[in-house]
Amino acid sequence: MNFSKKNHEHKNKNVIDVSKKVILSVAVIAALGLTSCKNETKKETETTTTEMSKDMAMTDLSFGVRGNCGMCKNTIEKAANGVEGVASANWDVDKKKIDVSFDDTKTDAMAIHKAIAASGYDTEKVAGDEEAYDGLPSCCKYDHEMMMNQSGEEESDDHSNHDH
Ligand SMILES: [Cu+2]
Repeated sequence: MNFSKKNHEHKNKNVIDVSKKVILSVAVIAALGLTSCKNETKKETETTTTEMSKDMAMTDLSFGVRGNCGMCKNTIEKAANGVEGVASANWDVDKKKIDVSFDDTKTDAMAIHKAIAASGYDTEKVAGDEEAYDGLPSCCKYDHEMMMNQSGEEESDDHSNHDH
C-alpha cells in the first residue's frame, strides 16, 4: 500500500517535468521564429536602401566632343561606355556634344573626358590623343578648331562655302 502511493507520486512528477519541457520548447521555437523574422525585415530594408542610393548616385552629364560622322559617334560612345560606371553615352553629330549617364560612386567626369580623349577625340577639357587621332579613318579626322556644344540648328561650314 505504502509502496504503490510512492510510485503514484513519482508518476505525477514526471508528467509535470514533461509539460515543462514542452512549454520550454515552444518558447524556444517562438523566440527563433521571431529572431529570423527580424533578420529578414532588416535584410529587406538594407536592400531597399542600397537600391535607392544606387539610383541617387546616377549623374547625367553633357559636354562638348569634336567629331565628324557616324564612325566618330561609334568610337566616342564606345570609349565613354568603356569607363566602368558609365550607364549610357550618346554623342550628337550635329551638336558635337555627348550626353553621359554614370554612377558617380564608380567614376567621375574627368575619367570619361580622358577615355574619350584617349580614343583620339577632343573634349571640352582634354585634348584628343595625337597618335589615336592619326590612326582614325580620314573621314573622321575632324578639325581641331571645330566648335563644340553647337545648337545643332545652324548648317555646317560646308554649305556656307557654296555660292549659289
Ligand atoms: Cu568619323
